[in-house]
Amino acid sequence: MASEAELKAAGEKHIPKDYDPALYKLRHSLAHVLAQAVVERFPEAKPTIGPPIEYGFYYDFDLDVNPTDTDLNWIADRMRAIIKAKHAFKVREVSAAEGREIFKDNPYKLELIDGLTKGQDEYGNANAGAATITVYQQDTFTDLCRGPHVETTGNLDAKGFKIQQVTGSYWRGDSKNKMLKRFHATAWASGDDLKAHLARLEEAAKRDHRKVGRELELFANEPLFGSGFPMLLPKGATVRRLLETFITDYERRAGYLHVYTPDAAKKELYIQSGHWEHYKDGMFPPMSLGEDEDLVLRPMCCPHHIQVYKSKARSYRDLPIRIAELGTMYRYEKSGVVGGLSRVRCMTLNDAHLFVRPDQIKTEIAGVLALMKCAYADLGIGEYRLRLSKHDPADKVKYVDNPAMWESSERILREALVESGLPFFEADGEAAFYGPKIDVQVKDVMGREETLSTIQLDQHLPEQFKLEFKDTDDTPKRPVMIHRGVISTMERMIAYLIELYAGAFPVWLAPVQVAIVPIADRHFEFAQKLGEQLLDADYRVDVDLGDKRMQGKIRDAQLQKIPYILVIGDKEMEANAVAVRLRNGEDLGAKPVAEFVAMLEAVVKSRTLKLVP
Ligand code: TSB
Ligand code: ZN
Repeated sequence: MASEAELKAAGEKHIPKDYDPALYKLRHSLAHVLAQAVVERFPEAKPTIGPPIEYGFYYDFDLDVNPTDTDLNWIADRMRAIIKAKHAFKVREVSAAEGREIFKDNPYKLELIDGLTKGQDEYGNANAGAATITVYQQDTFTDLCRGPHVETTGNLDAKGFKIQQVTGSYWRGDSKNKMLKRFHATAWASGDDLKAHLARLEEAAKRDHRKVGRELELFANEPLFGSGFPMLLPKGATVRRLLETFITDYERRAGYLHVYTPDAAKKELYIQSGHWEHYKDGMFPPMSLGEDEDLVLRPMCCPHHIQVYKSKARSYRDLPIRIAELGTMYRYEKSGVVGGLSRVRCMTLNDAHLFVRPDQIKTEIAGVLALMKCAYADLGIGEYRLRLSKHDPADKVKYVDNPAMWESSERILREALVESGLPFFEADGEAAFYGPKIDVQVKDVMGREETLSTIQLDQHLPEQFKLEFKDTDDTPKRPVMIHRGVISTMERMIAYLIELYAGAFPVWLAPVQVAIVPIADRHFEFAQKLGEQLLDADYRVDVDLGDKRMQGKIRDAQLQKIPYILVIGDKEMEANAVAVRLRNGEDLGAKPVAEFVAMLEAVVKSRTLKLVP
């Protein structure tokens, strides 16, 4: 079975993140077994494509009926029978004409065969490895496929898979095409592996930021806004404001200059930068203002910060210049991939562009890494991998064509990483169109990797905009740009933190830090006064004047993951004290108000993850 490198060399662009050669082959084979069972259940179903993916596989069918649970159970039973019958997977190379004959009733396979004859893979990407056409057959079912497969269905485990759901999905992911039915399944080498995976799923579902975000009233989606445009509710907005203040304070101390620039610009700006040529698919269509004036929502802030750099003459003494902004930007992410807060279409990035002399590149990168380290320590982010994200020389659409620039930028970033002493891995085809990146990869609750911080080296935009500084000898020189985001977009960071903490934010970030629970009406006034005192001292407080009983109020506060719950009864009022409970159920007993406030102050100031210093 092919290694990941071999698959890549063959032009495979859809390698699952948890790629394992044996599992890949097994999942791929099970996809064929599922397809056989589906067409037996629904003879009118037309199989299209069905690749192995992380944790399993899917298979898309042109099928008008909505399969019921009875159908899915039938299909799963039938799959188990096919597995037990130990049918061989037989491969055969065919000519395009033979292929067209075999699949004459399936327009999707015919379209795939047309693509293959033009050297395209099943996703329509150029693929040198797709020149020959092979079909695989098991039992009565034949599929167009480049393999590989296990030897017989007997190599599969009848207990190792589960059909999870059927969803809608457009042919080739394009909403202009027909909506197909996508059968999702998870598949493993054994029943035990499957069980372990399902247990992980259950655990992860509890932390899923979409679920927790709803329960804790952090954010919501409004159909009238459209997908990818969530709104932050008051509590989510509080977390965002805290994050913004937190990171801009760090940046101010590190010599960054903060600016505000507009969210939109004339199309010409993005033509000059190269975004129009290399990044158009990720941008919303322009707004036409007539008279040849087109305005576009910015997908990135770099061209704007370049104009800040250009707003006055710069000399070698001024550099490095670090222009920062909590920059709002808009990306036309495919509707299938947006969801919750981690991938959205309108986002605010903790963005900055460093304009540096060539001799300053490495020091500045080291500075960004140091800043990142501080921010991660405060946020409690400990598990991540650094990725040197390089370009793909074969992809002339996505990347600017300048081999010398890529060679030098990638070399410098690699050296910077080596000098940092931090472990990293390299990946092709992950660069920005203008340059390579150091990406900080974290996993979400589902184990899916995403990028939080990024540091990018760019020698392209300075050239496009003819940026200059006056050097020691008075001659004009070209600066280099470092693009960087330390805490990512507010949206993605909030999503990540919700899952990291399962909604129980550290005290300094908690939307509500203290819940005050008066036991009876006669304690309300004291409770309100205490609430005002804490608010004045800049803490976030909820005074529960509802008519629930004390236990109910405490439970509500715990469900809202409020770190401290202060119960007030006669004894406490008399002694100017509070009975302190923690959100984890621990009871700290009565404390004088002043003592509690001192503890709160110490916990918040130190940004500790603990509730008691
Ligand atoms: C760092 N021009 C650079 C900037 O100067 C830039 O925009 N880089 S980026 O395209 O890699 O995006 C920066 C970060 O934004 C990513 O590392 C990722 O953490 C976050 N991000 C990207 N797309 C989305 C999205 N659709 N939703 C939420 N966050 C996103
Ligand atoms: Zn940028």
